Amino acid sequence: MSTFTVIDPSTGSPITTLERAEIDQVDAAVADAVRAQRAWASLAPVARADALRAFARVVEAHVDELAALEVKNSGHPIGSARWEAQHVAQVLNYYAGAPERLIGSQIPVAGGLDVTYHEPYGVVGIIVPWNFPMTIAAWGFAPALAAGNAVVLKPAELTPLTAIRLGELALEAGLPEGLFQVVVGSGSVVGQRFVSHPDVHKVVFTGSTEVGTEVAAGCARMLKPVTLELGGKSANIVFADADLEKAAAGVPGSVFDNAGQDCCARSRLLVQRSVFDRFLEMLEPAVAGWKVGDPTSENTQMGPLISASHRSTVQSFLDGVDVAFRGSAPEGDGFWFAPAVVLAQPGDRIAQDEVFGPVLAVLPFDDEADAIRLANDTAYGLAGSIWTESLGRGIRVSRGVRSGARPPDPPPRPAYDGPRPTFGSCRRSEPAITGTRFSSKGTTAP
Ligand code: TXE
Repeated sequence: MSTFTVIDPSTGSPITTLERAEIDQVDAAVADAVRAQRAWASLAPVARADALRAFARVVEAHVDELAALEVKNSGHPIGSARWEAQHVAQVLNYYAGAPERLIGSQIPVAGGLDVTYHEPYGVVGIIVPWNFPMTIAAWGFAPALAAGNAVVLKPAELTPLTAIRLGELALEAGLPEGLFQVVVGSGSVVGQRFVSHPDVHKVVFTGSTEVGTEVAAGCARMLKPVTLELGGKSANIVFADADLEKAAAGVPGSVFDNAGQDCCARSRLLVQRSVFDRFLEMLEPAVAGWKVGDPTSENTQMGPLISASHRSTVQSFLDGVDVAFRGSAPEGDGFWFAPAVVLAQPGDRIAQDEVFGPVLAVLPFDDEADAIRLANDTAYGLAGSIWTESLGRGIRVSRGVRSGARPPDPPPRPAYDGPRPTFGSCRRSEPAITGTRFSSKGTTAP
């Protein structure tokens, strides 16, 4: 069995060494999950609801511990990490309402009876990336468990520690053995086994478009349902009639939050030409004031990138581009990277490809039609924000941009208060709608 070392990205130092699960262990976990799922699904809905609420309470009691672990393993600022841990409890509480509300339909037929039930799939395999280890896991496992499924969850190798702890907390909360298991290992072994294993009946994948495409193809060969959530290259669109001060204050958070390692990062900034220069002048101090540093400090807004190799990839996006200005970052150990704002042309790599780092590509536009054209000029379609004081324009542009969540008058950062907004998106970001619906992220079969 091979091992790997988990690294603290803010120091570059090892935290611990873990073993990678091999196929046999995945198969053993799936066999346990099959047994646990039968008993779980046969419980009264109220008993499943109570169990999820108990899990939420235990998570809530461990928010500080989980947050500290995420700071160490992922370099998330402590304020964000605490919110993420708390959010896991919120998501569990929200979906604790689902078991008693999984209501089917009655279909009118001439004579006889035609009704539908929501039945669990059985075992759901959840594959999680490294950028938001706790929240993305919870968006998968909470609805899946609520719907009566068992879950085997594979965290990313870079950031497995909070997922492992959540698995332990589930047992502490009284969830049955085998119902929610965390299997640590590589994507090509553990993740692929979720795809090929005949007793894993559904796969939920969040990660890169490239791997997501492979996972979807593998699931198609097995005729296995899959939910994908993939990359993005989302636009902040600032019109001349916007509250420019508010927009300039909001833009850094919307792209540099989590060091830009966010599928919804507004990594393109489209600014109406008539206010382009003025807006950049307003943005510069906001970027300079973006606090990058020690993630254990309450004042820190951005920590390090996740790894040395990811930092090299992010750095490669700055080769040969026109950097307008940068923020600051600590020197020394750790995978630090100062936020960068780049003047771009529509066809540039920096304007088309997902960087997944704190790099913002800025482009001017002339009018509403031009803004919509530019916003749609990438392969992705995950999110977006529109800054304007005109309600009509906000609605028109939001309907014109082909992406998921795209609020007019957006919040300063892509945050979710409460469980999670419904998350629609399209094109190379994901082909599905996921999120807060009691039908539970597609984890029941109608
Ligand atoms: O993704 P990967 P990473 C995207 C974003 C980013 C990229 C990198 O584009 O640049 O992902 O993240 C497992 N079969 N997003 O490197 O490589 C892998 O072990 C099955 C978007 O983490 O796709 C990990 O657990 N599984 C995003 C998970 O898949 C496989 C959030 C993701 O790995 C596998 C994060 C395989 N063959 C990243 N190969 C969003 N939309 O939220 C790897 N894995």
